[in-house]
Amino acid sequence: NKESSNSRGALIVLEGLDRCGKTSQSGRLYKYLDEQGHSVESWRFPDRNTGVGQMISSYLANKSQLDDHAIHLLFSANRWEKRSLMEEKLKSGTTLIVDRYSYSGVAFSSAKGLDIEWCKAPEIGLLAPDLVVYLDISPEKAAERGGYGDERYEQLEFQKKVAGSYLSLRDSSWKVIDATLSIEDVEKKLREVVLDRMMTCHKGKPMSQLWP
Ligand code: FDM
Repeated sequence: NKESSNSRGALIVLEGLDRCGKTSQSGRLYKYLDEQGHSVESWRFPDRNTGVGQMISSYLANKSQLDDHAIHLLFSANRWEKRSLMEEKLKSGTTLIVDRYSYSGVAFSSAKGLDIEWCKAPEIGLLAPDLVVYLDISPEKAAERGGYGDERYEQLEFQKKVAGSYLSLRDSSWKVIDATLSIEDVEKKLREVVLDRMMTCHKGKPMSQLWP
């Protein structure tokens, strides 16, 4: 796992419904890669630490109301404000494990009925992930896990629509992992696909932009 000084990091994105285990898996993956001596960071969207992120957070907590299009553009702006840092990190050899990205943006907003092409447009030009991993669980199973919080989208009927949107966004490049397997089995499968893709990035896979 010695990364040569001119090799770039990989942009790894984890997607899935609420309660699919994304956040714990991205934490475990981060810890593993870090312990193996890789240069790696754990990111998430929305990034609630920025000014835009605070507006998003307040919306999700039902503390403010926004037009569906307006909140969609804020989620997108929240990615744009991190784009240059993201590119810098990747070029300097750091792998980024990102919990949600543009696919969440499109899946959640189109689940509300917004036109999918309209939803994709503001994402054009953001960095394309080197790997998208979808942690697959049915909305019903996810709901059974309990722990839906009080945030705006954490409801079974809405999650069913989001699942449908994700399905129409998925393509053959996505790695789909059965999120109902044990935590350890999901972790093992995730490590495999991620290490493999990190290798192709180190070897010079070019960076690209959405939507490829
Ligand atoms: N979400 C997340 C969106 O609607 N659009 C986006 O672009 C992103 C990144 O925000 F319900 C939704 C998905 C989720 C909520 O995400 C907050 P976390 O992962 O629970 O913080």
